Amino acid sequence: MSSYHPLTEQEAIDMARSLPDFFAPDAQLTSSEIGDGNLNLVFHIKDTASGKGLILKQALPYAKVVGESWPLTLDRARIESEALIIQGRLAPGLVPQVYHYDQELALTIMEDLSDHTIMRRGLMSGDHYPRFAEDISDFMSATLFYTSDLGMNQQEKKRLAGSFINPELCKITEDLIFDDPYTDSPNNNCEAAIADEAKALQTDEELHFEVALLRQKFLTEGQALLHGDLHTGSIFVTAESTKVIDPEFAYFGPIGYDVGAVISNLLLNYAGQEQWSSDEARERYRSYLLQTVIDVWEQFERKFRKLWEEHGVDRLANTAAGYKDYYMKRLLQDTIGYTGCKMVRRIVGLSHVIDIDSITDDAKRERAQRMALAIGKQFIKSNRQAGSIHHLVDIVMKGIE
Ligand code: SR1
Ligand code: MG
Repeated sequence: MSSYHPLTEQEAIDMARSLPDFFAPDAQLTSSEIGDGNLNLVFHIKDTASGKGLILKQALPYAKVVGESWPLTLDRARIESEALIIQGRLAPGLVPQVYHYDQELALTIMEDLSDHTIMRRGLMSGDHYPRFAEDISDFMSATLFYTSDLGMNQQEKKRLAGSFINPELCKITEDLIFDDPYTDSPNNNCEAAIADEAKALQTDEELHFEVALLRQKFLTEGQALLHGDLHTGSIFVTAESTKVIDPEFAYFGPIGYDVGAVISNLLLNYAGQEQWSSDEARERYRSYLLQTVIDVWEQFERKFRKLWEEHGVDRLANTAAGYKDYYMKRLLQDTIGYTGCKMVRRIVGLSHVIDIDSITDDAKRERAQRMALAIGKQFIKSNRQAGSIHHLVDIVMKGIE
């Protein structure tokens, strides 16, 4: 089985069986294709007797969400497996273990996380994740600090950046997040009920100016090796554990883009809480989500600063008076700007989130969409004025008045 073709379930089983010393030779293996993302095939292979399993993820040569008319590089499977290995070294226990990567078939065999829940679905069920802020801030501070010029050898960083150029996946982001929502693009996907808002996005000059700045940063600022698509569909959780998956969009970009991905998806769920019938339960869950946003930022900032204090490699960045504060403030502002961009794109752009799209009541869904847009636009417009995370919190609180 060498030349590239999308695997059948039987071939996925054969492939899993060939992994040395994993399944017993006589194990009865089952396979189910469980991929519900936009781009890949994901097979869950399981030994029916012991319950032991693994995940086999194969890149398709096109974007599954659109079809074969949108070709996509298979090299993203290499990028994903290499990023997982780097992240696993820097943030042990917070990504699935990679067992094997097959370049020809563009597939990665990795740890089975089926005892975890996709966080987006967990949030939609109203679940609480007491470890999440701690774990995701560990993940982001370690992976982002140690792949930045503050925390790694700067010549090695340049060499590493060469393996993570990732032009095709970056182009998806550049188009779907930093262009399409602000023009009459055929990629856009917006409900008729909020057509007025979608139209307004196309002519809002203040907004366009700020999005152009954030886009420029995304295009040019190779601050650290990002996960690149760190939404709640890329995070598996239990009450005790967090695992970050799917870094196929990894590239060297602005740190705030990853932090903003996490926060925007918590806030999209916050907007989606319009579906709750009881006001009290809705407000309780929204408080939990907002507190999680604050915790994620504050813990991330504290841990990033600590790593910098203890392991900073750049002499001037370490010693220049006021530089750390300046850097962290810019990082917060970027985070708020990118949070806004990622909220807007999930309402009017190609790819939505089920936190909002699955609300069956038309009026509630519309309210959630308008809320997400109002909050997202405010974040984008005001990001460069932010001095603390409470800037973000204030905007969210106003968004529900
Ligand atoms: C064509 S891919 C659409 C989206 O799915 C991924 O998860 C990324 O967020 C991308 O923008
Ligand atoms: Mg993905």
